[in-house]
Amino acid sequence: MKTTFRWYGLGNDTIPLAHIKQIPSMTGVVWALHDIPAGEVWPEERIAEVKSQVEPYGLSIDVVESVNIHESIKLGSPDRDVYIENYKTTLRSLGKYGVKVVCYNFMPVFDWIRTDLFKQADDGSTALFYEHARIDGIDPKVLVKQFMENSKDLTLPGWEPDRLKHLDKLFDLYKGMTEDKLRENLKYFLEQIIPVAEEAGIRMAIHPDDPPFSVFGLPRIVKCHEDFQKIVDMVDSPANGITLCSGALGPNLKNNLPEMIRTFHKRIPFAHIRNIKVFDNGDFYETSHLTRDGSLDIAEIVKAYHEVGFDGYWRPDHGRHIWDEKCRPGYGLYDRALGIMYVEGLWDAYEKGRK
Ligand SMILES: [Mn+2]
Repeated sequence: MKTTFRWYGLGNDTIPLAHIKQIPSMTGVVWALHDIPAGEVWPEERIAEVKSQVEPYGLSIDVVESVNIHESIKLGSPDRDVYIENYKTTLRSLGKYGVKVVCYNFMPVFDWIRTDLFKQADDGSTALFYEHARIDGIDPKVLVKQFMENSKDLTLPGWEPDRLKHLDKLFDLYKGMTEDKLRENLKYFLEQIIPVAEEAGIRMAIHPDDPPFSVFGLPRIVKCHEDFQKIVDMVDSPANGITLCSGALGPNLKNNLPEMIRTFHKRIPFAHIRNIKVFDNGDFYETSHLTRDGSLDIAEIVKAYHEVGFDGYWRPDHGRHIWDEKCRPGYGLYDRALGIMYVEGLWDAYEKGRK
């Protein structure tokens, strides 16, 4: 498997490419043009620019996360075809510059939700936290305001202020949206996109809903084994794939990650590996990658990837904030690098065991 690291771009990330390159096993960055609004075409010269910035460090730009889906596509609005055509144009351009995997999600309104970005643990480290009691009954606008205040001048993917200032309108548009209807809209999108992805040499990889349950009454269709089965069946092509994210699926402890890996591995071009601690009331907290620190058996997850001969891309998803690092929430250098060493250590041990 090929180790990658999310990087937010020059001037938009606290971590230099030179430091990313120094992490053992590193092959490439997971990137995006974060300033391009969902639905707009990514200019070729901007893609070329990222390539010219990254490749001198011996790193690839093979994985993009994410090319975001315009809300009209998720809603199935009449104007969705315009945005689908734009998406196709972006895919063709990305393919031209050697991109192999495009991660995306199909979550209404919010990409991901937490209630604390810097929740302190006993050891003084901080991490992302989800507390049910603080979501139940809260106005989503209040949550958005708290996020903007706590993100310390760094933009958060999926929490674009320009888009979220129309929150009431967005929620209105989703009134009456069911899981089945949302699924139909995903199918419509995939039927158009996948043939283009195939031609461009790109594998699409849908990211699970984070958290994997309905929040604020919005439907969720990428949260469990059955959902993945429905999605891979929508268009039967290797280009219609999954980003298997252990941390996003993990808050539902019924999700059996090793079993999902064994079932869907041919359709998993990209893996996110991280651990979380799920409390009895369902609240969860992002821990170190170490199996014994959280509720997910990361050792078993890596074992499953090893058993199926996983040769796709993976990245440590989020990390804690440790050693006084000033960084984007979940995206510091230190803890993600530690996570990589743990996962690579497990992989080596399984590899030695096989021989
Ligand atoms: Mn993830």
